[in-house]
Amino acid sequence: MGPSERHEGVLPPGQRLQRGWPVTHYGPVPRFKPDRWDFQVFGATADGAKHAWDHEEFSALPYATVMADFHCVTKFSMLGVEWGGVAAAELLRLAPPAPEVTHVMVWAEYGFSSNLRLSDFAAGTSIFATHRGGEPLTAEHGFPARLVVPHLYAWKGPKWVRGVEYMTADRRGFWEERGYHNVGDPWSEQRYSYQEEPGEGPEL
Ligand SMILES: Nc1nc2c(c(=O)[nH]1)N[C@H]1C(S)=C(S)[C@@H](COP(=O)(O)O)O[C@H]1N2
Ligand SMILES: [Mo]
Repeated sequence: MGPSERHEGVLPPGQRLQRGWPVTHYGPVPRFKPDRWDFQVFGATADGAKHAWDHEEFSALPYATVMADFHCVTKFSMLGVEWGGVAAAELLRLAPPAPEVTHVMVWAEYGFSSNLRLSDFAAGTSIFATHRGGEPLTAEHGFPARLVVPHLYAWKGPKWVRGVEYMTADRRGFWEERGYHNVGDPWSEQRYSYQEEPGEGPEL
């Protein structure tokens, strides 16, 4: 199932509809320190340089919105969520990856990370959300920014995101090292790493 095929308003197999918006994460909620916050793009960039935006600069980047469903691997889904923020495709345009880049690692506060295929990251609906439904995110939902990749399980979208590493080979992120599927497509219920087929992830 490619990111171009969309299933708006339909629950993936094994999911149930959630009312409200639960908070789900590992560890404490970080405190936002505007003077120390930056967003970095590093690793295999096309120009070999690290790119960084402070909070004011990041907030001034082109604002996009995405309407999408949200699926947590613990089986709850929300339908029709409006996210606002910086499109991942916009970031790829501002800080292009080298031609050899195949995957990205998205980094968040406290070293939380999640790996994605470049194609999933570059999908038109992948967004560094700063807002939901026109309102700024709350601290527990990832303020000042979180990644949302609607066509994958929601752990693929780190809250309190701080940067992206361009990679020329795949590497597992936080949950992907701890038993969760390397790809995480909810439509084929790619929940756990034991379900991985050859080629779907680096060796554990
Ligand atoms: N930094 C960080 N981001 C994270 C997580 C986490 O543990 N740490 N958990 C993920 C999981 S499993 C889910 S379902 C969503 C939940 O987002 P929400 O709390 O806004 O509903 O955040 C994802 N992003
Ligand atoms: Mo989750």
